[in-house]
Amino acid sequence: MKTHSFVPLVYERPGAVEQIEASSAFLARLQRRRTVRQFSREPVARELVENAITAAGTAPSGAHQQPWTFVAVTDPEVKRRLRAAAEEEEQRNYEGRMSEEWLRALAPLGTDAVKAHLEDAPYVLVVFEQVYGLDEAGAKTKHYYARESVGIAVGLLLASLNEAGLVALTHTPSPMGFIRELLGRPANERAFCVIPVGYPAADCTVPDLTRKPLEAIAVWR
Ligand code: IYR
Repeated sequence: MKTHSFVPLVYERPGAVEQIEASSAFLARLQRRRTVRQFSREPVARELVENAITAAGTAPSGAHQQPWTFVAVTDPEVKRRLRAAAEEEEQRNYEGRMSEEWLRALAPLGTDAVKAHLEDAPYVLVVFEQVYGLDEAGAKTKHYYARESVGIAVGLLLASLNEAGLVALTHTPSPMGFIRELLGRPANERAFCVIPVGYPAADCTVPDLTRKPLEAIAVWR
């Protein structure tokens, strides 16, 4: 196995004031991010989605294996099939597969089996985790921390979309097996989440949520 050559780090230390300003401004924009379930059908510039996927691809990953594939769905027929299949599964979830406790936890959000966002949003990004790799000979190679890596990538993707003034929904249809087949992805890929992306519908509402404050989520030792 060949090692990488090592090059000097490209790093420019910002001034202290600039550090505070940049981190505060980024935080303020993240604080305004909301998960949206009602999308406008207004199109989105492809470059914004390209930039968001490229940003996601900057995520650190186990052994730098970059175990992710982002499928950007815009074809109305593919979106229609995705919605139909997702709704069929969700119907079964809401009508019995989910526990009473789970349904109670979801009740405040008012979600149900209707997944109009899968057709309304101009882009539906399907994030796949490459559970294992395939070398040039087609042999399986082990991937390390693939899930964690993909989770980090999705975080960067959502942050980038937010920076671009777009809204998104992190959707995890369950079970997701049908998605791989529907999108013609190989056996080493497992759907991780589905992210409709676009602009909010004119009458979009969101639950009046609050976020845990710093004191509740941080421990200093
Ligand atoms: N997958 C279902 C249910 C669902 C589960 C959780 I946890 C949520 O935060 C929201 C929904 C659905 O998409 O409706």
